Amino acid sequence: MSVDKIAVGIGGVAALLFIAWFFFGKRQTVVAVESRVRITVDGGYTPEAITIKRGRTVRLEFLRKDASSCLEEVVLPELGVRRHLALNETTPIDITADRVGEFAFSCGMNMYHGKIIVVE
Ligand SMILES: [Cu+2]
Repeated sequence: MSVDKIAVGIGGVAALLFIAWFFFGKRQTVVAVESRVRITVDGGYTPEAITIKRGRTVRLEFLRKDASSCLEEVVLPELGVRRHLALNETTPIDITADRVGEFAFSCGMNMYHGKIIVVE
């Protein structure tokens, strides 16, 4: 086998790995929450998706580690929440969802996103 063919072979494998990573690697992690969850705010939200039970009050503890003003506020429009997050502190927000569905949350400028999936 010539050097070119080996190079093409390696390139092909690298391309396949890239495609696999691109389509499957970015799948978001969904965390099932019973009563409370810490959400780390640092270049986005971790975890960025949680599931909660309908009618159950859940405490979201936003720990803001990101100094950028972009992430200083968190907004949950459908739940009527807009809160300032103090840097390097945990801000608890209690939420109760009375219907099944998806509730988005974001930074104050709607640039970083997360979601709360309400299940029965
Ligand atoms: Cu922002």
